Amino acid sequence: MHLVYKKGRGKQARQIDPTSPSYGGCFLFHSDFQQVTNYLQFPAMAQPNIIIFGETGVGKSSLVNLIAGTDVAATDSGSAGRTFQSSAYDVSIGDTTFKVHDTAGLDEGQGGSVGNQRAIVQLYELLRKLEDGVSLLVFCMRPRVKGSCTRNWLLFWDIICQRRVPILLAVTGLEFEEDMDAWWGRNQENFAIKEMYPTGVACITATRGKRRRDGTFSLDDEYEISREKVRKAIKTLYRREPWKVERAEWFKTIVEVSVNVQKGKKEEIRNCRTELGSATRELIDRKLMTKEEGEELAHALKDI
Ligand SMILES: Nc1nc2c(ncn2[C@@H]2O[C@H](COP(=O)(O)OP(=O)(O)OP(=O)(O)O)[C@@H](O)[C@H]2O)c(=O)[nH]1
Ligand SMILES: [Mg+2]
Repeated sequence: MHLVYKKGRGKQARQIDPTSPSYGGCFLFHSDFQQVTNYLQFPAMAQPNIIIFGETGVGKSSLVNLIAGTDVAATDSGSAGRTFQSSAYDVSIGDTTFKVHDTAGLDEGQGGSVGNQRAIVQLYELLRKLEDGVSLLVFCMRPRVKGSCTRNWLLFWDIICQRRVPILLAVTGLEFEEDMDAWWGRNQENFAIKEMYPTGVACITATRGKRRRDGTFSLDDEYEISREKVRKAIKTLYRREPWKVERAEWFKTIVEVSVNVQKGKKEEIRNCRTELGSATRELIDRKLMTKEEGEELAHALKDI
């Protein structure tokens, strides 16, 4: 439901923003009152879903904590903090409460193969089951762009989300850069070559660094700057009308119909065959996976 709030009548009426501070002083006509009543009765707007994804150990859970401003997600300092299942955390930024989803790491795998297919399946499952859709993807990575980064980015942003969801690139581990943002200036071209086009970029550190004797941390300043950067980017970039992720075409069924006429009788013959769908074809044609890998992944995802 989209409500338009107006102040004044007839030609003098002008549209106002009910969230603006100046709204408080305006007079409501009866019809306005009715509208406000409707507004209050309307079920609360769904919380925008934000999906943090990327490879294992790049700082996804640390990023969730950075955004939340408190340690809600376990991080990996030792194997205990590895994330194997996705979890959602409520995070308020301004007057909006987001659902921030921390997800399992998409492993690089051995020999550059698809690797941890289970994490890909899990992430796709999460995206598909979000009834309220997705408002923002956050791709978390360390400063080195690996082949698996490109594959995971294109798989989830291009193919599964059909480029309909904004994507924030969060590059962690930049605490030793004199100017963290300068990293993007040096690497932007490389991303364009790989057809990775972020909607926004946050060059950050997601760690507070070493604890000092006085209880402060060595990277407190950089951490705070990073927190503000990411929160501002989320608030600016997220889709106000979330995108519902549909099932991608992993396979397609071709039905060939032929008509056999014998002694004046028509007989319809149908032949069905299954071919790779457009999503799987794209993975293979763009050389993100071999044919075998693409087929294997398509089988794992086809019924989700
Ligand atoms: N130096 C540095 N270390 C970081 C940064 N972000 C995270 N770390 C550290 O990297 C390790 C892994 O961080 P996590 O947040 O657990 O990474 P993750 O992506 O959630 O890992 P998985 O859940 O296993 O996929 C932890 O020891 C963090 O403290 C960063 O910006 N700089
Ligand atoms: Mg984690």
